[in-house]
Amino acid sequence: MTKNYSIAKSRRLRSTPYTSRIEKQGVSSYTIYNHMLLPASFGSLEESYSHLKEHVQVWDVAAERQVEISGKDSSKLVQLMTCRDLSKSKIGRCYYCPIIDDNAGLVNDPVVLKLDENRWWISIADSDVILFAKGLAIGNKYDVKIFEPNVDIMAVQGPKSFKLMEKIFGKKILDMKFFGFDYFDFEGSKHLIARSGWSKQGGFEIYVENTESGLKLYDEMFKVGKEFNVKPGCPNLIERIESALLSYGNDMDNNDNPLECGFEKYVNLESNINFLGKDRLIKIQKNGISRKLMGLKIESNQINMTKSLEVKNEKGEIIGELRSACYSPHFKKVIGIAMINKPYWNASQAISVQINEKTIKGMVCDLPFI
Ligand code: THG
Repeated sequence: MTKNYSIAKSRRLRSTPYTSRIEKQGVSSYTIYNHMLLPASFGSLEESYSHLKEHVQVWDVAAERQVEISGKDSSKLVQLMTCRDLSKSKIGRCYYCPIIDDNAGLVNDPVVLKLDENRWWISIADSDVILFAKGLAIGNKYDVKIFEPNVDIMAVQGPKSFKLMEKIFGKKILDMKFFGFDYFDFEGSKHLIARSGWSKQGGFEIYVENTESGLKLYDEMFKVGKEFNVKPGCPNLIERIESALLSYGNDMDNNDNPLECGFEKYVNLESNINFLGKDRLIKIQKNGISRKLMGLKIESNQINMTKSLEVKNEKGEIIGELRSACYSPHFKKVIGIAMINKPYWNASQAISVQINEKTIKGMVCDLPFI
């Protein structure tokens, strides 16, 4: 069994403006993300999961840090970093963009916000994109300003998030389309709010720049949200795996390319845009990939992962590695996300994994899970 250890806080493991609040509200574990505290549980993961699917939660996701890139060459630099074609991108929209290096290895999978023609926020997953961006800008002598602004995202997630947000910001908030953003007033302070979030239960993300107003807003969420059964929460392991939302560093990292990770939708090799790793990615596409992220369904009722686990076929040969998994109340078995080698990546391929020294059977399935 895995023993748990408390986290030794220090300046390096940055707190957020919401930390003192969530600690009063019963946060029970943290992970570290972008050198910052990211709550990982408020009591039982399974209870939080059920609550998230039915009600509304407020999340401290300040650890989703922004890398601001502005200046004359900012669009050129942002495009250089991602294989997604941003040439037709619009102000007021969010774009899920794989960032890759010259070898086509994933560096991050952020949400990119186009704030203005020459001003971008890259809302990053857990890797130091700011250093990568600065290196590219210096090497290419780009005229840009790159820094981490004081932005601390508060997410409002769950089916009742719409009712709660409407009560605080008015009907206009319901007009926003998925991955759109706009500015909304709270007690005389403007806040950038996007229709996004790291769950598939619907919701919003408030990019708080004015901390004082943001903290008032945080408290208001819990006052106004009483009638919607609002609770504090955080990205939920079970919900995010069931929804197949990928986690950089867990499901994929710099040793994987976007085509292996199911990011075809966000890979544009036909247009004439210029990005790092483009030639490499064209080659990879021509030769075909040799492994792919797939789902696994495993006949067990518990798993606790701290590193990847070998995935074997019926002959006992290693055919891939399981990277994330949890018990799914919906499927009533363990489900997981695994990198599976060709030709074993087809749905229904029989597999086995070792859980607590026992061999457990399962099979490969498509992502998203159905
Ligand atoms: N919100 C913001 N920043 C973030 C995250 C977030 N930065 C870190 C991390 N999460 C980045 N990873 C993801 C992964 C998936 C999605 C968003 C960020 C996501 N995907 C949708 C999907 O897969 O259905 C939609 C993608 C699309 O079609 O454009 O939402 O959560 N601010």
